[in-house]
Amino acid sequence: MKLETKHFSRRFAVGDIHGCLNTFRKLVEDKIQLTKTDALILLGDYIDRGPDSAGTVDYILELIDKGFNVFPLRGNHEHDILCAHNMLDNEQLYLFYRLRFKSSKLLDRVTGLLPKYKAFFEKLPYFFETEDFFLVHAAFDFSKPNPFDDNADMLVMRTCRNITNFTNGKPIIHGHQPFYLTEIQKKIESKPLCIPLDNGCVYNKPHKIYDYRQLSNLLAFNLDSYELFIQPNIEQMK
Ligand SMILES: [Mn+2]
Repeated sequence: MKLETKHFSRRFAVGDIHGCLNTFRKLVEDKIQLTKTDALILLGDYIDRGPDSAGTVDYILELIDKGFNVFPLRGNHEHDILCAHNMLDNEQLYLFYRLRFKSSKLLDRVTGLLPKYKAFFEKLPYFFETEDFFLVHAAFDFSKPNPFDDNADMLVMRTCRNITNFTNGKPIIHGHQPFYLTEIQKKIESKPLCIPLDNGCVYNKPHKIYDYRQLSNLLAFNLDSYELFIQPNIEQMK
């Protein structure tokens, strides 16, 4: 989906929030001090794993309601809960999300995914193309004949492969896969064609795969200055 952004005074992209509402709020209100002449593009995965999935979506909707220019994309977690809502019975769905992702406030035990959240998730686009960037949750697969039609890849691909003239030299900004902070900073300095923004905000305790000490920040990237704003996780995790 095309998105005109050049008329905004500042343009930011933010990666995977995963229910870290307090951290996200602090990034928006204190770190970047978002104004109504700025644009804030969100790369998806607002829900699951962190302490307040429903509150994170409520806050995004509240910002939009108040007249902030917030443009949320779809992540695999928003997509999956819509699919699960259609496939599982509501009791199963509720228990699964309560136990697996701590996201049961998005759901009613009897009626399933609450209409407010269902409507929000259903409307989320898969990618944006601005005047000078592509923004997507995960990646595009440019080995496919029509990479911009393949929605499944955009939500789950692990790497930006085969970057070709499909993008006209526009860099791709994406989330989905946690990268260590020093890797992200080093990449940004080299002005690459692929900019990862997920620093695994939700991972703030020892983890079996990742060194969490190099993760657990939520990042905002300024699309014009290439400045990176770093908000450490401030959630009270159990
Ligand atoms: Mn993801």
